[in-house]
Amino acid sequence: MARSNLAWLLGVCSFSVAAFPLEVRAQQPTKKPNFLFIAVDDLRPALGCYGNPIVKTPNLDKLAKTSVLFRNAYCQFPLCNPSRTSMLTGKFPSTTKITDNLKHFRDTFPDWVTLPEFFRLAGYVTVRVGKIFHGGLDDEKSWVEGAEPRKERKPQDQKKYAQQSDRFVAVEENAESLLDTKTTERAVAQLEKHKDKPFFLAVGYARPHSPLIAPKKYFDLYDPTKIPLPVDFAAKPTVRPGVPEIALPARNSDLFIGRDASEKEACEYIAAYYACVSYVDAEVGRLLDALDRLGLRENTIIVFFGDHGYHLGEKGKWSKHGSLYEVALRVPLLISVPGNKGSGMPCNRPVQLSDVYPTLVELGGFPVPKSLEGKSLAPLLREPAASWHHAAFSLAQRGKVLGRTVRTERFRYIEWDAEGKLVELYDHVVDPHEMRNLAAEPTHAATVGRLRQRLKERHSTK
Ligand SMILES: [Ca+2]
Repeated sequence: MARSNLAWLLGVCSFSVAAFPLEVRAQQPTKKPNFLFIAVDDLRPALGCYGNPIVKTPNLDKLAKTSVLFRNAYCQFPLCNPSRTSMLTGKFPSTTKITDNLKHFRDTFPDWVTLPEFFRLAGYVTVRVGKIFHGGLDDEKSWVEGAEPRKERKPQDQKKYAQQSDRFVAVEENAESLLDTKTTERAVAQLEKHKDKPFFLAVGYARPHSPLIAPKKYFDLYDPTKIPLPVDFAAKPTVRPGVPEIALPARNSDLFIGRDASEKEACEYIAAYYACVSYVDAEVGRLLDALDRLGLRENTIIVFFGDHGYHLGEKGKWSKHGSLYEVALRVPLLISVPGNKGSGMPCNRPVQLSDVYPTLVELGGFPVPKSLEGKSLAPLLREPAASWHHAAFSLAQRGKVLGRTVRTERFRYIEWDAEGKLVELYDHVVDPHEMRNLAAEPTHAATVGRLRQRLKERHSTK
């Protein structure tokens, strides 16, 4: 891609064509960049490019080489609908008021403009394939094509679904009929259909969300007897000494629902999760191959992410709901901008999924709406080591209590009450698994005070 094109995409020249010399101006692109927005359900950063030594993800590792890989990217809520709503509206869950998988933000805020809707209004063809908003809670105003009819979700349906999902299956025959395989085929057909227009194609993969179903060949990549257990594994959710009881739900959701996990079974489920990750990796590979085949790669910005993190037995917990720990909140986030000089480099700054909306708006060459609550990551895409004073904020629901947390590059601070008594502090430089709560230690009182203040500022008007 021509240098001028890169400058335009990254907003280096603040969209001022006059800033270019005449000969460069003559090369200004006439085409707007396309966007390929790839969401993966319940994917924590269990990827080769994120340093996982066991899981096999060659296609995503390859994508990472042409992307900025955000090592410290966090969802704003460890549950599908609240996380996706926050990301797609560019607002925090404390603003959206969406903290469960049942409510739709349009019921309260009918006029908000979502990320895909922004591009639709800007003249893009916006298309949904697979799960982008939470299932049954799609948003018709967001899409030119692919909006699914809205269905009322009832709590009992969800409970029933959760009970059915606690299993894994290696599919030996008819693997081509699996949901994510079909999703790729539908997405490729949409690429072929809209390749000549500016498009915003959103593709949502269902795995590794439970049930853990994948073709058998991906299960064959992993030997459960060689999978190590987490250092803080327990048979059931177990808070560590010095940690408030509220920090973990007593009952698991999605996997090991209402039952203990044996060490053997735990390893089998971790292997099954990895099999699903490898399956999705292969499907993303097929999608990106189509992008290359159609000659679209050099004018397409690719965003790849998981909608929240996932406990795989850490602290005895499975899945995500109700946890403010690192594993429940940390997500993979790759952003590939053609010709970007920062591509191929990792970025350690704490960033949020709610930052993606303003980022893509800026990369598209549009002014960022002031109503968005995230920060554009464009400066970090240009220079991944650039200074960055923002932290990552998240919320989680435990019964009637809304816990909140702030993550800086070094610390995670968690509050489970307004008085600041049920709190946790972890130093990620020396304690990446969040084993030792430092909140009550006098040497960390200043850090607790500073992070408590940041949480207050974030939520003071919300
Ligand atoms: Ca999810």
